[in-house]
Amino acid sequence: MKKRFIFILSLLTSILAVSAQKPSIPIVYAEGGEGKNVVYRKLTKTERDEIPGYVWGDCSNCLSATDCNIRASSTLPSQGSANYAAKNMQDDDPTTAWVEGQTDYGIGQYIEFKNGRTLNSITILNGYQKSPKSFIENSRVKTLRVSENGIDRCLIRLKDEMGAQYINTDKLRFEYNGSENGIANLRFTIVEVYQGMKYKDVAISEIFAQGCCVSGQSKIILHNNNEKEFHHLSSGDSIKFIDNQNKIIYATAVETGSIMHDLLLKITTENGNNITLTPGHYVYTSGGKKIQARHLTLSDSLQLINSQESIYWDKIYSIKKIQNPTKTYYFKKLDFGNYNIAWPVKAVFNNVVTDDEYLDKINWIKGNK
Ligand SMILES: [Ca+2]
Ligand SMILES: [Ca+2]
Repeated sequence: MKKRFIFILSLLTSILAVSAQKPSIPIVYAEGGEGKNVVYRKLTKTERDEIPGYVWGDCSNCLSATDCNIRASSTLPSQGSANYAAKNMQDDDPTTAWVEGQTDYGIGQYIEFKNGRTLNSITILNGYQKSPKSFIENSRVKTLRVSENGIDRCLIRLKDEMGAQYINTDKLRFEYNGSENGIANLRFTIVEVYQGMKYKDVAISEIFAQGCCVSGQSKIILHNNNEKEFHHLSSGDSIKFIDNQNKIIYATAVETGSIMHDLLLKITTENGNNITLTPGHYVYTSGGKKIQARHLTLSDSLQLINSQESIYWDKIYSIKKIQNPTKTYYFKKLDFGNYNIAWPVKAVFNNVVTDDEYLDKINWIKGNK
């Protein structure tokens, strides 16, 4: 009897031990990569942009909401002309990298930044991608633990490959809502590594966010009231925006970016207006309420602006998912000149009033000055 009791007790203990070891946070697996022996230095910028899997700076946004800085818990000291600073992860150059500063594999070392947007997708160039030799000789990250304001949120499992890897965090909803000042602390901690052939130096070459965007066919209204599809927009085009008091203002396009997205939503209204955009993109509904496209229902209305420049609402007729990889576009830099603006500024695509990741960011900065 006693033996049986001990047996049951030990069985229970081992069950408890197993369940305690089970990860209670989700594992998100990176997609993409597929980079074998990439020699970036031999590629022109155009060639790099055209190769699937290799994302260059045109498609990136800084992760940090405040200053484009990422803080690292440690950094390998410079060797000769090469440095391994954390800023190398956000310099749009895959051949420069941050390397942790511990003599071992740097398990427990982390990078950290202030998140100020809804992060849907993160892109990482794993390892030291200066050359295929540097990649294989140095160590790469296998698993990162992501915590938000000190709370563990997920594990990211990276591939042992060159090129850009995408991590879809759409379901995890890293949102800054509810955090102090609208800013959350995101920390990525090294949990496991792929060991380098020569060095215990664990490297990350780039890490950045992919934006909330609209389809290339989305029409923008120019200063002369002509329309232009986003993918045809040129630097220097003057574009119509509205400010918080629905006053028309204009900004000059300085730089735009483009990104592939796997899932878009096409929202069509009862009067045939439509917009195709990422689920995380914000639009305005009845009463001027700002809401992410993913939360729209058929009982909502979209806010529009007509050619006489008055605001109206149009009830949603359908919401369709587009699940093919689609090239989308976003503003990377705008120049508002000396306009006297009531922030936040809103973008208009196909007459639909929307927010924009870039505008969201500068709205936040202006609003907190
Ligand atoms: Ca870099
Ligand atoms: Ca090390």
